[in-house]
Amino acid sequence: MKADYRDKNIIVIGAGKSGLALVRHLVERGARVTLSDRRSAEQIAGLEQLAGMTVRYDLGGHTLELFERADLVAVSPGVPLTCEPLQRAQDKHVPLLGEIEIASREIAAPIIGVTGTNGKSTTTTLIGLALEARGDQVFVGGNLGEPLINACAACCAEAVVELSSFQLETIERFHPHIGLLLNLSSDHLDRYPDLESYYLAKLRLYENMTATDFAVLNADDPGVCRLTENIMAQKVWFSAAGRTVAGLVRQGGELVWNWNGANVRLPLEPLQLSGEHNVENAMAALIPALLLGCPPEQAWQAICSFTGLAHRMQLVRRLQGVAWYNDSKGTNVGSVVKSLAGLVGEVTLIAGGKDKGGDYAPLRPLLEEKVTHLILIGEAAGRMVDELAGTSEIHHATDLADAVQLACELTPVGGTVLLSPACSSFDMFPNYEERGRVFEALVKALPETEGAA
Ligand code: UMA
Ligand code: ADP
Repeated sequence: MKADYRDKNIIVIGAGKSGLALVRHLVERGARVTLSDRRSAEQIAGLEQLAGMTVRYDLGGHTLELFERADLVAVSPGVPLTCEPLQRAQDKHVPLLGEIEIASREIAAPIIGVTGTNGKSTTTTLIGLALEARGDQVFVGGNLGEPLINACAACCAEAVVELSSFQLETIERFHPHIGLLLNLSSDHLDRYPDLESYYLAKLRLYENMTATDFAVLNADDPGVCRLTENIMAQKVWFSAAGRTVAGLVRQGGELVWNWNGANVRLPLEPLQLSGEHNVENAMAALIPALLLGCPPEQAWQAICSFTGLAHRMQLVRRLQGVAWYNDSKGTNVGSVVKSLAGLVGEVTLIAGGKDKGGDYAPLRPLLEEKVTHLILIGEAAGRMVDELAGTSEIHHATDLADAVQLACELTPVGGTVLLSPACSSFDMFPNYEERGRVFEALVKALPETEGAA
């Protein structure tokens, strides 16, 4: 059902992917929309998409008075609720809603929401593939890339949406039918005062879910178990460690589905994705398909045939006996730990970027064990040196090009160069994809004769 925003004075804050999609949607629904961004028109990519639409602009900074007089502020996920314009709006009791809330009010299809610190994009993609395998038309998006608001215009049997904690901060009635919480570890401490606040933002996934809905939960993650104790949704667990739980359990080389008397066993061996963490992602992704009545073998085959998303442990090239991996999406310590854990031989790690305020020390044991050279870039380099000194041989690079050159000189035959920054990209790049693309281009441009120290 289409919502009616006719003649409502709505400010969309943030002119990124979510904001531009929100503007189009709200204008189509009859709202009087103002797009506000701290950047100027020249600095914003994609503004031409709005050409021909009746939109007012408040660019190059936010005009605070506009926020006090609005009927509603539609908030992009990257804009913190603590910023001055949003504080002003709240002081005047102007409602604030995020793109997920606005979108979900118009989506009739059941929504499957995926959150957690790591593995969201992979799991979201896998769920989409598993449902599509039985012929469903599925919307797959959210934090993954395509804003959920685009699902309002699409005709789909299910909407699978990756949800960040940022997006969950601005929900109100958002009510997925199935909600996945994959894992919890440190991230985004540049936005939240402490870890618990970040976790609680994630937990909002479940606040409107009832006993007819399903929570898919990682039984091996103590934080997930503790935090979800009191949620209303039915708990369906997955355990890659083989805990006996109601849900999906790994037993040796098989997955066993213990739910409502079902008798399903599936072999793990055909799974193409590598790494222990991807077993967890694949298990989590299978559960929604099983709950929604997909044929188990068909759904599992679709999951098994997936070979991975770009910028996640992607082999770029082998040059002079050295393997180069792009893991630009390794934007927190937990994900770098998983990526390093799967590597054998001497590793040169390129890390650093925009500091998110977390602790880098949990990297120490794996750095000591696996990483010979640690090459640091970006704003976080100073803190990383302080916390990681004494583990590996530390080098400073002026930028990614310099880091690639250094890695080429330092890494011996049989070794691996891994870009897995443990930081976000925003100090040097517009996003992690661009950082990954630049890395790949630099690596591919290395001449055949270079490398292998
Ligand atoms: N801005 C302001 N004022 C502020 C802060 C920001 O005007 O106080 C403006 C910026 O100048 C910029 C715009 O806001 O023009 C950017 O908005 P945004 O940061 O919300 O970015 P979008 O392009 O809309 O992308 C967002 C998500 N970005 C973030 O959450 C930071 C994308 O996730 C998501 O793919 C997209 O919506 C579609 O749903 C990216 C991300 O980095 C991948 N997510 C974080 C993560 O995965 O760790 C949470
Ligand atoms: P997200 O969308 O949550 O950032 P992705 O699926 O994009 O997750 O994976 C990003 C990185 O996180 C991967 O390169 C990998 O290093 C790590 N990762 C993926 N899945 C998991 C998991 N289940 N547990 C821990 N780390 C993971």
